[in-house]
Amino acid sequence: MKPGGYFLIVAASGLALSSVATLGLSVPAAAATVQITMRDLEIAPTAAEAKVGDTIEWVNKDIFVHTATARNGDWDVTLPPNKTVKLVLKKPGTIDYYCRFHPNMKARLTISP
Ligand SMILES: [Cu+2]
Repeated sequence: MKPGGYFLIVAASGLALSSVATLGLSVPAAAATVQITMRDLEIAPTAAEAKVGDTIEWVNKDIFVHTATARNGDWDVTLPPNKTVKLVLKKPGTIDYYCRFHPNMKARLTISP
């Protein structure tokens, strides 16, 4: 291949990448579901990240009732034994939450706008 041909290909692929990026900005990313498990009196993962509009799915695999209680009062989710409870995130923020019945169960959710 001639050196000139190589540069032409690089320029063309650069153009394609920038138009994909522009398209990405105009179409909002699809909301995701983030699963967090409570098992053996532990929350996993203890630090999770999500975006406003995403759904958090807490899965309680214990035989006890747990809660996911935000320390700032944004939400207080009750999780019956062996049940999954969903919550759609409405507000951004770094939320520390815990279980009201087992205060040693603590985790953090970082919600970006
Ligand atoms: Cu609990």
